[in-house]
Amino acid sequence: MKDFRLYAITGEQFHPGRDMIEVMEEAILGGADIIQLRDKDAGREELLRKAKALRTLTRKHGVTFIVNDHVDIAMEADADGIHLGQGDMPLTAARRLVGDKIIGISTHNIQEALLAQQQGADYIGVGPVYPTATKAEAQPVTLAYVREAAARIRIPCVAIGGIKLSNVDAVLEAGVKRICAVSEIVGSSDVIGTCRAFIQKLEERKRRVWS
Ligand code: TZP
Ligand code: MG
Repeated sequence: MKDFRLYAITGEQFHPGRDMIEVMEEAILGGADIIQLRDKDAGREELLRKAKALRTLTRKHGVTFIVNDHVDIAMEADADGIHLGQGDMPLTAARRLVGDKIIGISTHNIQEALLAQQQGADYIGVGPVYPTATKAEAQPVTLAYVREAAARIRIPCVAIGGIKLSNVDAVLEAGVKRICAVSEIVGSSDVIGTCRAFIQKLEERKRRVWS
């Protein structure tokens, strides 16, 4: 898959009254290079409409587009890939349906991460790092698992969950090169500026450590 560093996920509850496509375009303009449609409330028709609109937007800007949960919507909207949690369709079954499209898997411990890698996931999510209202029921994995995943997993690892401009330095310090945020990005009064600030922190870390 095309590499990425700032992963932005939709979260329409965080920008009431604003158009989702406009918000996600601002995220892209600020430097988000992968966009995921995540919507736990919309019915199939509405979801497909949103997926098609995001497909058009992401094509226009040349960024990767992923659909959360729904393999059929990802296929019908011609998304670049699908993101699945531990309770969703098994990776091996999804692979048969999506062919060489991207498959991302949420992981909460190193066993899940090693299995996803072995079964051919294209990237893993590592989180939630911190407690987050966006996924309130999930138990935080802490920076210890971020460190372990960054050290042991060879496919791209993206840290997610409660990541803010105020704590992202500690997450990057734990070794990941890619981060994901929902509320901090789409709930911001300056979406472009927030993404630019994340990118700046990713760049700083890269300059200091990776190159
Ligand atoms: N998966 C793990 S944490 C999370 C998801 C979808 C929500 C992250 O949202 P936020 O607002 O960036 O904490
Ligand atoms: Mg899911």
